[in-house]
Amino acid sequence: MSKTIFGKIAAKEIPAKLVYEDDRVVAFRDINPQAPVHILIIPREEIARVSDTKPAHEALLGHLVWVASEVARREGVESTGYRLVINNGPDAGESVPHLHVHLLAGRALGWPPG
Ligand code: DGP
Repeated sequence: MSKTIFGKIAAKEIPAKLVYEDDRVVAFRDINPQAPVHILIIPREEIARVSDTKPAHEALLGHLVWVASEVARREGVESTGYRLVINNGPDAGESVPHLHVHLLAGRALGWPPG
């Protein structure tokens, strides 16, 4: 599978504002932020979307959410609150086919989402 733009960010082939990385995931600031804090957490592995995951990805999926919580702590938004979003497929507005968790915070977020 060829690399998406996010795969290239994870491989440091193109620049991004990284806020966290380990052997399995990378987190960086969204280029078009929808909230004062808008960070994307992605696996290094090229997985297009949640609906393409397999049982073997269970631990990685859990790690993505744990890293989101760690990044939220580091950003100082743990007590004010934050939202984690995964857009899966066209109706959800998925635009980059590399699995990513949005971490949104820093303002009151409306519900239901648009
Ligand atoms: P989604 O709609 O869930 O597929 O969100 C994709 C997000 O990725 C969107 O909020 C904008 C962000 N994005 C797209 N291209 C780039 C890029 O090259 N760098 C960064 N940092 N973010 C990007």
